[in-house]
Amino acid sequence: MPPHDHGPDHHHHHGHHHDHGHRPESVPLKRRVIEVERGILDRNDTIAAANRRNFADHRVLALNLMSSPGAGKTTLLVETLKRLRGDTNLAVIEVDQQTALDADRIAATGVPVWQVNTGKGCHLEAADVAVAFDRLHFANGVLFIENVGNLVCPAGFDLGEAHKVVVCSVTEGEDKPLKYPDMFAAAGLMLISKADLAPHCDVDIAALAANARRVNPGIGVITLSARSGEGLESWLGWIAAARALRAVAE
Ligand SMILES: Nc1nc2c(ncn2[C@@H]2O[C@H](COP(=O)(O)OP(=O)(O)O)[C@@H](O)[C@H]2O)c(=O)[nH]1
Ligand SMILES: [Mg+2]
Repeated sequence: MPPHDHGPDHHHHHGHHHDHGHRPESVPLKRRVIEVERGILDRNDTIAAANRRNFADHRVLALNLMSSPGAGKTTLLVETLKRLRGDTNLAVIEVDQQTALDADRIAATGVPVWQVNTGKGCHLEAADVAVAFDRLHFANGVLFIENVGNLVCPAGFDLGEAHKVVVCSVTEGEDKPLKYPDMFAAAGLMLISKADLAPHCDVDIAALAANARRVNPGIGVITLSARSGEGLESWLGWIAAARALRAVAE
């Protein structure tokens, strides 16, 4: 968009527009921003749909893990991979704005991992996943995608995954589903992480689960701890059920 297009919005301080949509350059800035956002999301949805077909063709269950920074995604993934490897094909796409620290933690388990750095980007897009999946040469198993730590932006970007899984730790407070409803509405499952810390932080886990269900009545809820191991059996059971469902859908 040429810079002068912003002119009318910046130089006139009327607070409103006298525009009747005759000239493209006089479309209100806010509407133009919405249209550009819509275009980006539409393009992403097209690529996500192709990813979804590609995952089905390769018999891959793709899970998109999202949370605020530090909720425990990587730690949980490491514990999950340790328990699943041996009898399940596994691969991981790791995403961070900077560094390969998480990818190194995953690689230490022996599971193949592809690292994406989004730079200034606040979420992963379907096109990033398409490239990563192509490079991983993966089939017949479970692909975990650890998204950027952010409870807002990743919610709007379909990657072609079978399920979005939101991780919310007991240290974050019961109100997060109400404050970030899009994320909890998009997720099929909420993992309440760091259950071992619950006694130290006055958290009401039942209230946290109830708030998630207020936003999304169909959301699954599992309370677990990567540290103590409690709840991990339920999480592994959920993954096994999701794999079975995916196979039936073929
Ligand atoms: N007490 C406790 N700490 C945890 C647990 N899971 C993760 N952590 C800690 O929380 C911090 C952030 O974890 P990390 O897995 O890097 O979170 P991510 O940013 O969501 O990937 C680290 O210091 C972990 O050791 C848990 O189940 N219990
Ligand atoms: Mg991480």
